[in-house]
Amino acid sequence: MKVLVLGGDGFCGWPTALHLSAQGHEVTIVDNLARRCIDVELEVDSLTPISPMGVRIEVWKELTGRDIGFINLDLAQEYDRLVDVLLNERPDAVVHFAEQRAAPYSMRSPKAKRYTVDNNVNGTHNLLCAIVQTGLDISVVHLGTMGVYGYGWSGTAPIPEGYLTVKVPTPDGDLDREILHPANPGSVYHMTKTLDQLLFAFYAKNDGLRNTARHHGIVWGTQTPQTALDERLINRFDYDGDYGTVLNRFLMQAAIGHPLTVHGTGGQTRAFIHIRDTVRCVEIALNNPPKRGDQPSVFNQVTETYRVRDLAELISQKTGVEVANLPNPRKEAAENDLIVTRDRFLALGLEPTTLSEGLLEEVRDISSKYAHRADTSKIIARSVWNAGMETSPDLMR
Ligand code: NAD
Ligand code: USQ
Repeated sequence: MKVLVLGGDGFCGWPTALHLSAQGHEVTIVDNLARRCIDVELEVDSLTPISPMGVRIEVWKELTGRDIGFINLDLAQEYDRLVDVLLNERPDAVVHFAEQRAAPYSMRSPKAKRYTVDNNVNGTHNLLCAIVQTGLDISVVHLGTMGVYGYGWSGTAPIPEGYLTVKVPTPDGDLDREILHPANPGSVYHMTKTLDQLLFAFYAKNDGLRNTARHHGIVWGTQTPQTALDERLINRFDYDGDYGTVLNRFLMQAAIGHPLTVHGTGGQTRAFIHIRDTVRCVEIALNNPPKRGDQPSVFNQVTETYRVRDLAELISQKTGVEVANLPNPRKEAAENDLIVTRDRFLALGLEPTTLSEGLLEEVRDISSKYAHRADTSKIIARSVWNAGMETSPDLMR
């Protein structure tokens, strides 16, 4: 299959590009390297030393003999070039990762909020509009997020895969209807993902586009078998207060002896998935596209759920590093339940990696090895959800 990986220089995109190439697919990465520019803006680097794109592709070719193409293109701004790329490449499928994906970054300033909306909503719309313009039959696999549902809106009722069956009262009795699950975003970033869903639903209904949305939990881990082949293929590892996600941050903090930065009581329950499972799920979604005329196919891509304070406790027990309860910079419930239906990927053959299997390996191999690259002043989360919120003191002074 010929596949374009949009956002293929990023944390999920790079290992996916390598995985698909290793499976024999013809892969071209499309990325404007915006994430590397945000590292420069935030004055922080991936904990792991990521190579320039040219080196990454050259090393992959050297080790495997396989070619991966690269096109530097801004999906949100370069519409005409995007149409030309689709017409020239004529892909069977596009995997769409190319968005600003950090909730804290999306809340840090008016500029960042506006960038996140412009970039994500325009980028997704440009892609769908361009596919229709070319008349090509390209299926799209999009990385959505569990955050489109909110966290615990329905209490202990399991979150369904995308759609909810509701009863609509009418004078002649109740009608059963299947609707998109109500959107309940918790940040400007998550809001853009809820808008993406409407764009996908519209283009499926109006133009018969074939779309799969994968509502992903928080991705943890770093390496896949392909990124581990050579240090120059290593995946990025974000640990800073804006881009670092909770489990990878706790693992890195444990490795350098930094108190574990639990926000508030740590009562938020979240869904998790290892990067190795992310790449396998993309492959499963590519191999099982919806038919023309179907509504977007939605998978919940989650392997485990954990409460944040339980994760911190688990890592603290294994490493002896203390837990710090900091003021929560986010506007989120103190406690929530999160029960997720996730039958579809399991039915299609996913064998999930669980936390108990991968945890210590990750601390040993990555966080400890690259601990010397950490800038401890970047660990505390400083982006607050609204003006009245306090930030936490630096714990390493
Ligand atoms: P990332 O920031 O590491 O990668 C995103 C990539 O897209 C970057 O390489 C960036 O340069 C590129 N990009 C951004 N805007 C672009 C544009 N306009 N044109 C071209 N390229 C552009 O993020 P990630 O962690 O790999 O996440 C990828 C996708 O997966 C996102 O859509 C995110 O919402 C989703 N997701 C991620 C997680 C997670 O825990 N990392 C969890 C759930 C969903
Ligand atoms: N948290 C802490 N301490 C920290 C960091 C985070 O207690 O040091 C808490 C947060 O307050 C929050 C939870 O941990 O309650 C998760 O935060 P996160 O930064 O790990 O995850 P989130 O902001 O939800 O975003 C990440 C990705 C995003 C993806 C989402 C999937 O950045 O791209 O969409 O996970 S999900 O959470 O399932 O919606």
